[in-house]
Amino acid sequence: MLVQLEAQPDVKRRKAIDLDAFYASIEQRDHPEYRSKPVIVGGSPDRRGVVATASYEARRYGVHSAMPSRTAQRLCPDAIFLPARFEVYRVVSQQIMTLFRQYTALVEPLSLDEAYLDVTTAVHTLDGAARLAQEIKRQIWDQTGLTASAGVSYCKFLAKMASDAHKPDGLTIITPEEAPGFLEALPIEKFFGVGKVTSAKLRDLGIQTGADLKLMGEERLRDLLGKHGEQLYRFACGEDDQPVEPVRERKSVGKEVTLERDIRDRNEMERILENLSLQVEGRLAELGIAGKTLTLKVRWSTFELVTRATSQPRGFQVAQEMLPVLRAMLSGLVDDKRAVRLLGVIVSGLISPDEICRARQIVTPSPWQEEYV
Ligand code: TTP
Repeated sequence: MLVQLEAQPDVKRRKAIDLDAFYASIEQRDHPEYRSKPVIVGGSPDRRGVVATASYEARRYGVHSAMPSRTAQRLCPDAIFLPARFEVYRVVSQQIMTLFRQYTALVEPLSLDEAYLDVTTAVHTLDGAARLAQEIKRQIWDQTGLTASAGVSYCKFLAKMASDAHKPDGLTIITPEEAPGFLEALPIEKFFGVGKVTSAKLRDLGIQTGADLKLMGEERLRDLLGKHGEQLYRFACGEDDQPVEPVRERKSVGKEVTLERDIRDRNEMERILENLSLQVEGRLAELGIAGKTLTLKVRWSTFELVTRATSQPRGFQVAQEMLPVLRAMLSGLVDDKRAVRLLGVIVSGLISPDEICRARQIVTPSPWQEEYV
């Protein structure tokens, strides 16, 4: 094995495996009557919920994660809306992570249904890694009845791009020889960390693909986007030396959004915070945790960043508990003079719900308690 590594010292074998429409596929697996139908898992359209995920049948109507469920219903009136069953998803997640660890100790989970695997010591070539990915996909199907998409390459970024390239049930290999062509043709939106705002900025400058990013050069990208610009340039050149990190202790759960245009309207900000806290609630429920500290993150149109945090021993677990606190913190921050370009909601000081339950029984009533218990 060592000989093989020395023979090919610079080619690592990394892959990303991501289950397809994870929550929705589990619902279709467990309810055969929903198969081949548009299924949406998430909050109810009547109760201002958001979509956690949609089956591929529903995606054809334009439904996607994080969209208000009401909009999803309008786009796809026949959709079957289902509440999330996190306890079931967690069990499947443990099953697949255990399966991954049978092939390599270097497994870095990205979420419940997705992980990076470094199989450099298990196989000698990228072809070998692809055969292993095929075998893992078959095992996932046999053990869980679910399909997954796998990407194989020499670095994490490209492995992830490859796993997204042919969904669902895909298997894509990007070799070092293929990487430059693949990256040159890749639309900028597909690059890691490029959201709507960055892509609008780049597109304004006529930058549409990886080839344009490379042409622009590291210095100009750094001037335009700071550190992220440097990273983007390296990705466009196919350079990414981040190792697969087996254990990553989670310190917080957060969601943020950079707005397409800067806003001053308080009601609009509150609506966005509601959507973000519903997403944070979903993620906390998925992980089966809660947190003692709630942070509001605001970036002004001038790029200046401010945060405000509130802690309470009984913790934060659902959006209903977060919203009044977020509104209060928002009131203390915004005024009519400055516009906001980014809003974020973070829950940290993570604890298990059991601990929260105990805290809720012993603490003196908090201002929120009457309303929400
Ligand atoms: P993803 O792997 O991002 O998406 P997916 O598995 O639903 O679909 P795809 O085939 O495109 O990979 O997310 C995994 C699960 O995480 C997803 O099934 C539901 C949940 N999720 C949310 O709750 N909110 C979100 O905004 C996203 C993106 C995912």
